[in-house]
Amino acid sequence: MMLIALIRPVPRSIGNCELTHLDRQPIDIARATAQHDSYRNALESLGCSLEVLPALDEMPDSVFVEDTAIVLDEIAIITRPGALSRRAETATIADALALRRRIVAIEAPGTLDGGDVLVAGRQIFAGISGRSNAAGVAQLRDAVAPFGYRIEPAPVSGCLHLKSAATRVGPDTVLLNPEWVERSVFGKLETIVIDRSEPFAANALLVDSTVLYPAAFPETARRMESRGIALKAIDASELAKAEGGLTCCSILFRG
Ligand code: CIR
Repeated sequence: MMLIALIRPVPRSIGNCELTHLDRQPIDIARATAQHDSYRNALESLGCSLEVLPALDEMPDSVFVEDTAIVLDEIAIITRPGALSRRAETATIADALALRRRIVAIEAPGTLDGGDVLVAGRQIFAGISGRSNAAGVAQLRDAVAPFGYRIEPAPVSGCLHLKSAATRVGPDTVLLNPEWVERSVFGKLETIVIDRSEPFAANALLVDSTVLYPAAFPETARRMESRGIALKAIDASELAKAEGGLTCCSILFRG
């Protein structure tokens, strides 16, 4: 079965992106685009088939497609992003995914960002954050329960999304910043704690059995390598200025 990566180019307006925990710094669009191209190439080299949606230049955060949908083998959930400025991003994602999955949409008063949803087999950890609320998580639960998925709510604080604080780096292993989400949320899953000097280091993108990982976090990278995890380093520093990590720039699903 093929792994598909849905992505969208860096918009010209990215400099006006939402920022919650970072101060605004100028973003060099040419450099951000070059980094996005390397991301794209890395995904292809790891065996993904790319589906590139048209750029949405008037929507500053539209490169961060992860937040707009959660795609499982059985169903796709179109989110209702917590940031008002991002709500319009979902329409074209819904159109693209409707060709591949049955679609369910999160509705008001629910809000949910894909960055808050971490899937580990039949367990789905759902961040309750500044972007995703309990009503959104409850709608997610109703949508996926028929397929045997269990939702574990995960309160996050101090960061944007659950996946700023924790991502999967192996079938049963989570990379974690324990300052932003409690370790106990993950129950029996193994955890690797990030190096404290690298607070943003918990966002890694697992593709098959390789972890695509920002070059900016060498200490945490070493911790993973010493646990036998295969990493592929990538420079995503310009996209990081928009408070985006590696997971946010794609939606990966089986085709
Ligand atoms: C935002 O605040 O919505 C964007 N500037 C960054 C979104 C990052 N998305 C993600 O981590 N899933």
